[in-house]
Amino acid sequence: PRAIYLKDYQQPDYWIETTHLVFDLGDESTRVTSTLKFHLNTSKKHDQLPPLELVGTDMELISVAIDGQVQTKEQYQISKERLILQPVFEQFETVIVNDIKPQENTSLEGLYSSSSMFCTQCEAEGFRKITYYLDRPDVMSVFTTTVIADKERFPVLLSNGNAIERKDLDNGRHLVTWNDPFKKPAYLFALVAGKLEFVEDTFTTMSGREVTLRIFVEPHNITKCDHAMVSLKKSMRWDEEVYGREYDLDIFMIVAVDDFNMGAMENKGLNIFNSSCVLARPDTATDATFQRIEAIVAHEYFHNWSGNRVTCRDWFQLSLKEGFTVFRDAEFSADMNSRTVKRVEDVNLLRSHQFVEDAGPMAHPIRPDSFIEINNFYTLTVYEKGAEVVRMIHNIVGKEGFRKGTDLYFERHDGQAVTCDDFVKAMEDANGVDLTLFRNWYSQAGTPVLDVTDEYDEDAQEYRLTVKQSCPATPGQETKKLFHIPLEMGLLDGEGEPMPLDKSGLTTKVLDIKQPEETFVFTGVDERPLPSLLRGFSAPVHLNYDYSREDLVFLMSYDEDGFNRWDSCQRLAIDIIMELVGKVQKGEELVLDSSLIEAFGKVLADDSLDKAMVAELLHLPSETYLAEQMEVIDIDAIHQARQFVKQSLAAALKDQLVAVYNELNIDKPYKPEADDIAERTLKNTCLGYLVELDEETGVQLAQAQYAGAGNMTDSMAAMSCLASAEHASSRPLAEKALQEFADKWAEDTNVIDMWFSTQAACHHNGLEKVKELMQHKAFDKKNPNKMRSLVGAFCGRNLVNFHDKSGSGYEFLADEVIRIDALNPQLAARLINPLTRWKRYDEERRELMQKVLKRIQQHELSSDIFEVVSKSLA
Ligand code: BAL
Ligand code: ZN
Repeated sequence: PRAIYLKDYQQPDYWIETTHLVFDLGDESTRVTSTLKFHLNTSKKHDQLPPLELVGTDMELISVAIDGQVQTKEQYQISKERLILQPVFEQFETVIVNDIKPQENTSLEGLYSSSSMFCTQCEAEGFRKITYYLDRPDVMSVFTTTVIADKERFPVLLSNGNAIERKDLDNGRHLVTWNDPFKKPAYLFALVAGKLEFVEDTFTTMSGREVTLRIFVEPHNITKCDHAMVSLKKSMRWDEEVYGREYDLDIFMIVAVDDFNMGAMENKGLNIFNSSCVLARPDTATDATFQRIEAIVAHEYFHNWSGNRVTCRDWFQLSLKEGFTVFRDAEFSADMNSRTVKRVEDVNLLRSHQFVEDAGPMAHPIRPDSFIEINNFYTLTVYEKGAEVVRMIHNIVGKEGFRKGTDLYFERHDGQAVTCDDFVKAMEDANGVDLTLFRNWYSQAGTPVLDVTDEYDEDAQEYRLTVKQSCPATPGQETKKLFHIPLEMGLLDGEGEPMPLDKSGLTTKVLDIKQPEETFVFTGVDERPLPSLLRGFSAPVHLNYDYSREDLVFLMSYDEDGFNRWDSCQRLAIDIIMELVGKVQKGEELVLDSSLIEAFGKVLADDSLDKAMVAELLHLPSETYLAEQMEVIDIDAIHQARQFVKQSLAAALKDQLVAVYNELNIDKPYKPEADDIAERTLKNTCLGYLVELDEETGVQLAQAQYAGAGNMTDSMAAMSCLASAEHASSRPLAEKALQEFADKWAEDTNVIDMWFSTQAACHHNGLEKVKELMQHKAFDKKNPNKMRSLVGAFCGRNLVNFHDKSGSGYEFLADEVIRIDALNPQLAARLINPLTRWKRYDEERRELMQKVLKRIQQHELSSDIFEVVSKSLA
């Protein structure tokens, strides 16, 4: 495998005006007949007509004709990945017939089968597994698709756009033809065939057009579509109100499938969803799932404009659509739920996982310069950091300026395939701002660091804040250029009151950091202030300022910025836990600093706080995030110190925790609404502490909650608390609950996945448990959701057991990666991630991890795994 480079981008030699596909779905293979109308790209210089190089893999070519002339073998070249033809006119038509075997396609790219249905996944380069094509996002064409199949087994035949013909054929077969009037690249193509049922609703757009909305599922899931439908309608209205974007076809369809590599896919007019991201009923899905569905339905819907109407010129520009669309869905979720809580969740994800990626061997800018396998770049960096970069632009130009910018972007580029730079340019032109320095966020990897110091001159009544920026080296980028970093801040006086920052009386403002070192002077400051820095996490950076524990407790109580109140609490907890980690390493006695107990006690007692926020404040930093604070990760010491803190807090605050738990443990009908979710989250957070006690209180509460739970959120939380509880009395109860749960939900694949992941992530369970669960009848070694629930959860969340000193976790993961790579490279490349950070561990573990990576390297590998392993070992 070899790398391709952004700098080598060239337009194609030919464009495709229209694409007509006929799929004849058979029992063993599917015949694809493609009729393509080409014309020469005259904006490129040609001495003579260049050859037409189509890409295609894993298919059998039956015939190829140009303008009705069947081509002989001497007239074309064919290889494993290409079909090369020689046109004789600037405009011509090809008819290509090829056979594919979707039933044997385990990669879940292209056309494949999932349970009794056929479906597709074409992003990024799956279309080339369907037929020979110019499979690149800048080639946009109008698609007409005819699907032919047995009517009894596949009564529902779907593709993009509007259905224009339905016809019964001989031998019990039928056909449906779809036409999508909007030009699109092949990665947005979709086809579905199956025995499906649907729920239907309508949406009237802002210009008064009625759109039919349908969610298609296998019949046993028909009762689980309501939440997705409600979410879809909310998304459609929100995109009209906030961005002025209206839906453009007569019908919008969502289909749920069980075998899917991603969460969902935004194919034009026909979104295909991983069933875990669309199906929900109060008794089968947790609050987290309900919220995830709302966010993903919105995300895919928003792509209709940010991705489909305006798409990417090439795959290096992936963040153009993904970063922007994640920003859009985050704002939607913030509007639908609690804005601060949403921000906390997103920053937690970014800091716990994207910062890790940005400091590791696969670090890349949000617009990568090169890649070997594009599937490896659907990353937290492209998505989540990409969204942070869009958020920074939003903060720089303001809400109205941002809307002016997006209006201009959509108007200028509708129907085009464009670049990240086109997006930034639209923002500049609409607002008259210069984002030259800001563009470095697109080209540089790594998390910048802001080191902040301050001075107060009482005589001059002057406060000086000095900010230094730097960014660590990342692979291929030894030295970094400056960033433009918006640093939102405020100052608090001794009473916790916000201080005016200038004559206008403003108490929060954004400092534009553009130099290696800058000092900002605040005048008329009549007492030494405490700075509140990086409010709302205004930039994706590490911020260092020498806060004392008292400062942090003070900010937690008084900061007018809700995000920073939470962040101060996190900083306090990190400071305390990391001190304890040092003590664990030295074998010293552990004592919990009372400031954390007092702080948490105050939070629990504060009725003025949003309950979802209280739950967030009480969540200790994850082991993954704590690990990032150490030069050499000592996962055992982190686990021990964190558990000690959790147990000590539970012991010290037991009465308060029980009181809050009891107050919130009320029986009421389930509603997936923000206030109710907040109450359940806080209640179950309290329960999570109480089961850490070495006594029966928590276990009994969990047991009672499990027995009486009226919804999956409470049931799952109780089961997981029983499974992870400390006191020995929990063991038989946990076993019983887990067994009952498995019996009850044996037939529900998404529910059973939660059962798998709860056990795999539980620190009481080692590798043996995971191996035992892999033998369970509900487990499927090929299904991505199952593999992620068990292998992914164990290696990514059960850190003490995965990193067992024997190296058994590493050997296990290597075996699974090798096995899966032969079937589904995309999935394998996700699962291998925990091994890629081997350099951060102690010498023994380093060697063990390096050894298994080298063992993987000995196999015949996909380009996906080849890239990850070779970059990790470099
Ligand atoms: N485009 C791939 C799935 C998503 O990000 O929506
Ligand atoms: Zn997306």
